[in-house]
Amino acid sequence: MKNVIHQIVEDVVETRAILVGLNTNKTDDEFERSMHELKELTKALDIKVAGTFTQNLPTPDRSTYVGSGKVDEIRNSIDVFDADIIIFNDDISPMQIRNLEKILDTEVIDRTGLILQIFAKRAKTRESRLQVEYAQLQYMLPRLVGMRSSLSRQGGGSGRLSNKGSGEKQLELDRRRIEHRMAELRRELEAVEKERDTQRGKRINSGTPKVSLVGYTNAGKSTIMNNLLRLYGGEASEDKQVLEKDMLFATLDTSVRKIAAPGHRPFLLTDTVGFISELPHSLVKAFRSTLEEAKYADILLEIIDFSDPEYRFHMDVTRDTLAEIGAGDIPIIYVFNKSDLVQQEQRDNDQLVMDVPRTIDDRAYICAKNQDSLDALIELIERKLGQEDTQFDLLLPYSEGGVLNMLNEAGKVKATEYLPEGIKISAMLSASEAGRYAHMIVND
Ligand SMILES: Nc1nc2c(ncn2[C@@H]2O[C@H](COP(=O)(O)OP(=O)(O)OP(=O)(O)O)[C@@H](O)[C@H]2O)c(=O)[nH]1
Ligand SMILES: [Mg+2]
Repeated sequence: MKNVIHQIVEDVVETRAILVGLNTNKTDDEFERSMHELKELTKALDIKVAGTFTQNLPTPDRSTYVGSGKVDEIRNSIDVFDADIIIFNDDISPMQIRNLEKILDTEVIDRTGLILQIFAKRAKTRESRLQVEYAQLQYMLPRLVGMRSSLSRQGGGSGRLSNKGSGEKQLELDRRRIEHRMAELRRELEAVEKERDTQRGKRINSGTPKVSLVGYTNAGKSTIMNNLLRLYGGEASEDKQVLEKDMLFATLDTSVRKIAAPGHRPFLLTDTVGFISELPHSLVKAFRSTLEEAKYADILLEIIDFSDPEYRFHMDVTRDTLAEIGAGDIPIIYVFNKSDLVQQEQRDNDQLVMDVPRTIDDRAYICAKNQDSLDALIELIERKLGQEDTQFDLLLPYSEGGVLNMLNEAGKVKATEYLPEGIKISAMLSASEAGRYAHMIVND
């Protein structure tokens, strides 16, 4: 049997896939959307889609997921399409994968397996590599029997899991090695997370407000980060650019950059991994600490690809994912990005063309590539950061005059009174500032 998925990075020859989807309870629209997304995910791994098979069934077939007639159809088409791999749109059981591989004599993977491979290919930093390896091993564990041949062929981190013999004993050995490696990875990850906590602690204490970019993958988060950096990132902003690309999951790591537009409050901007519907559970778990980065923001910038007909669905997924990682209560600015593409479509259809940029309440309609848009966004961020501020009375010891200067410069001081025991001020503070100066606050 061919095992191409692990070799595609080195392969010069094109890998060709057959996609298979089973619709059990989705509407036609929902089903079409998820098949389209599977196609995009496949392309993100540089695999060519050679053909697609779909079937409607009330429940999946227990042994082969799709019905036996459909399996025959797929088998007969493998040579016609010259396919190297069959990709299923759902999570299918290890047993079903084994049965299908036997009948089709071709490598079979499911949606989770596919997303894991994309993450493995994109992971650059030590932390994301550890996280991906952990998620891969977790995924592999119940699939050991079927994956025996692929295990021995794999390079990189999991390559050490070479298996020479066969049978139950070898299987048990593999299992124990994997569990051992997972424990090792967990320890390494804990150390990396501790380091990240220290860094995060420093940022929280810096008193600069924190703004996090969140949203569905490919919405334009990194593009906004890069263009703000070019405009207001100070010196060497070209060196601080992050990867932006028209593909799913371009970004897997978290970057934090300072944005300081003249005449506006500076803030720290965080770019991180994008969301997707049905993000595999093993990945959510492994990437928890990266995903949770959003929890520490004063406000979230939810970036939406407004030109995507599915944008409302993407917003639902984002809302659910934020709730799941405990960031559901942070104030959000909704950024309807790629509005230039919407304008183009309106022009093509002789419709009224929307204004860009435009801000209404907590919403901004922008194009990430245009400076007016980014300036409008900065205004909105400043306004929103201000809205979130609450009035506090503080008593500063005379030794803390620096705090008074800083708050004054940010235009946050409403009243000042010099008392024998210190300087009493009334100031507007963000949640993070209130935490930072908690020991000087006299009212609540
Ligand atoms: N026309 C147009 N294209 C845009 C705009 N913003 C981003 N893009 C394009 O959209 C694609 C995805 O942009 P990214 O910034 O990489 O998206 P992302 O949200 O960081 O995606 P992930 O890192 O995969 O989660 C790129 O090809 C960008 O050039 C926009 O306002 N208008
Ligand atoms: Mg990105």
